[in-house]
Amino acid sequence: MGTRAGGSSNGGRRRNGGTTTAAQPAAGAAMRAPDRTDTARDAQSGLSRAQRLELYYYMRLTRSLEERLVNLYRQTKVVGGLFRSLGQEADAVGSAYALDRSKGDILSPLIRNLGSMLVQGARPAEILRQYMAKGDSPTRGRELNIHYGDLVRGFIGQISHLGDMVPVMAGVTLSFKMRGQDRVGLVYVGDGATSTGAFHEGLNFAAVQRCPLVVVVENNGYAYSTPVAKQTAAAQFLDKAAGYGIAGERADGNDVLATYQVTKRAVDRARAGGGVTLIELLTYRRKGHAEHDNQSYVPPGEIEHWERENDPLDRYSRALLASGDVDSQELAAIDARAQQEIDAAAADAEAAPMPVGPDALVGVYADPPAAEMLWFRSGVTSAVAVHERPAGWGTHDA
Ligand SMILES: Cc1ncc(C[n+]2csc(CCOP(=O)(O)OP(=O)(O)O)c2C)c(N)n1
Ligand SMILES: [Mg+2]
Repeated sequence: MGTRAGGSSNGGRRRNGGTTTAAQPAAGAAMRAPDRTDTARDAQSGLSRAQRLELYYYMRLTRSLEERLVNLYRQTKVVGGLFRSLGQEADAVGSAYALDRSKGDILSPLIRNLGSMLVQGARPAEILRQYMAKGDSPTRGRELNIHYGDLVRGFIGQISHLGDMVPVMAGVTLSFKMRGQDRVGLVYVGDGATSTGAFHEGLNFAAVQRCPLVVVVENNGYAYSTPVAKQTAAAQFLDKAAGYGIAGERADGNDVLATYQVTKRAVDRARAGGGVTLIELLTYRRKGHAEHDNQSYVPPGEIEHWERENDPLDRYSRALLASGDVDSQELAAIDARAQQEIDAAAADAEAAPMPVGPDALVGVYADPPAAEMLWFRSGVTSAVAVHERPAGWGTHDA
């Protein structure tokens, strides 16, 4: 599993291993001007020009997709909660980009890691259909945001319980080790999730077993309304690494090249048998926990400060332009391409059908079900009246 060469949904690009190939027009790679060289590596990042543009594309795609989701949410077409990663796009995209899907690396995203799912090959249309609970969405309308996975593309379905994906990914990466596979796993946790027992147990187990696991702690300042100062007495989350006897690094989470580099080092260490690395990425949650949260607990001016001084997309576009081998027209073309993709995906998602009743059972019971499907409401006038339960189940009165 995991090999995506040629014909995959995002074009069979290959990362980390020399040239970037694009058998199909893919993602940002297709944006580059043909007369320029991609093979020269940027001395600091170790990435080719095409790869650096691809990082920009994924960040822009994440932001544009979330903006469209907000739009649809306000039209009540997004039927559940909406969780933004505004201001955190570099953290998710740069870290995920350090994995090597051709080797079957796998990650476990959270609600702020939409960008990492896009890097792994999730497409805007499926994300939009998922949020709109459409019948042909990955969960057929049974889940209302991005709690779904695809082991072939290398992302595991997240569960809401904070910290619980750490033991899950400890197990996944232990299985890589036991099977002698050359694969690495990455799990994201928020600052709030580090306070759970599951985080501790999973990290300790993975550390003792020297699992090929990278644990990214996204320090975005808040866990719902709880600021980091009330989350931990440690001076920094990085300090926790020492207690588990594992490697630890800390990086600027709003600098996409820094997040890529720090994660790449951890991925290389894990693949070489060096065990777990804890990475603390410093970032900031510019939106509330979800769209309904008015952030009244945030000190005045704080959000505006981060928006003005430390927006990851602004910073990265400035850095690309300053590098001298990218021009503003190229970035504008990537912006336009991302927007067109979102427009097409939104049209597709809006036209998609809502689920039908039996969709609730797909993948839950035998398919097709051996027995006739019985619906609680059909023909029932009272919740406790005689209804269509099989006789063997008894009655409510029994
Ligand atoms: C064990 C557990 N406790 C509480 C919650 C409710 N909850 C969901 S997200 C969240 C805040 C998470 O904060 P953090 O881990 O910092 O991630 P962020 O939202 O900042 O990305 C809380 C309290 C939960 N899902 N699981
Ligand atoms: Mg947080």
